[in-house]
Amino acid sequence: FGKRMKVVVSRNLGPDVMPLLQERKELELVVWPEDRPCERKWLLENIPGAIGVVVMLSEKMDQEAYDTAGPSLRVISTMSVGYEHIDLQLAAQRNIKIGYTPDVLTDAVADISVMLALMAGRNVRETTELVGRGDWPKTAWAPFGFCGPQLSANWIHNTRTAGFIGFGRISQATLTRLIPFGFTNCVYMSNPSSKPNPEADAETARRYNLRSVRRVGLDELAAESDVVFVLAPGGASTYHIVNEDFLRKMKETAVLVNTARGTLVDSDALAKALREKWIWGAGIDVVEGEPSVGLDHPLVKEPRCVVLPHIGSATIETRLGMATTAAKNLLGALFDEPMPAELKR
Ligand code: 8YV
Repeated sequence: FGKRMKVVVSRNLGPDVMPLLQERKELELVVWPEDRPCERKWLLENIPGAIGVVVMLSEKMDQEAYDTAGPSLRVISTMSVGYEHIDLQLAAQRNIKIGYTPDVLTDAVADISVMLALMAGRNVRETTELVGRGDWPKTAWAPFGFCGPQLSANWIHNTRTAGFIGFGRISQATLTRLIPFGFTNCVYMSNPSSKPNPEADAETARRYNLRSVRRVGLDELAAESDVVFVLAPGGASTYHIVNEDFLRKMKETAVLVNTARGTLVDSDALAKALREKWIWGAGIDVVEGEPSVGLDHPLVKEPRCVVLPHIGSATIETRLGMATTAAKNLLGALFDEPMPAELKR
């Protein structure tokens, strides 16, 4: 019986998924033992000689990590759909396979995107805080008290427009959920390196019975949308794509939802937009610099901003799916079995 293959796992994946790894006696599993994020120091101490790693978004797989692992490293399996923490170029040069977890989280993130849009539009943060402070008895019902814009189509606005920055799987699942709300128009922006395809847009419109689906520029997207959903990957090409200029072009009754990455939105500009009422509200699941987001953060201070601690994929079913996919991606790469989701570049 030869030497066992070392695999470093940066989080305990739970009682349903860990056995998938533990039952492979060929593996020597080194698992971060604590119930908090894995420390960089621990990762670097344990990674030398590893053939595989299972990581989360918070574990940077950069040159230092690759060099410390050494030439044994064959697979990086991340429990996330995002992969900006992994240096893909170096992985390609070193012939390292990458596994990730798309698809299983699409519905959970689409659900929470719609939820944030409604929460932001209907003043849910301000009103639940009021009830939480015990102030409900002090309020008198008023015809226009606590009102926010109605995001679904209504007697005044018989159509609604959804705007998407990024138009991948999660955007389309979000759009599907919005159709019964009367969103009959969709504008989106996608990766400038991909070719516009008006025929595919017309086909999407037909499929969903929408009036129109149009790929547009940022200015048009800002000006036409009743809700802007930020659902594009992070990284340099999308950094602060939602900035002061964009926010100034949005409708006063519109809301902004970010369930992608904090880096796409300039937090200071968004706080200013909310303070000065350029837009109605915002719902964000991700913030630049997270998790260091305290009470003094400009967005936490804005009553019209619903802030969630990056829980878009946090349903029991989804996280189980992500953890299972991450484990199977690792095993697939190591034992020459199919990987459920290999990231191809
Ligand atoms: C996860 C995410 O919570 O999948 C992603 O890219 O941002 C979230 O679903 C996180 O990545 C866990 O690593």
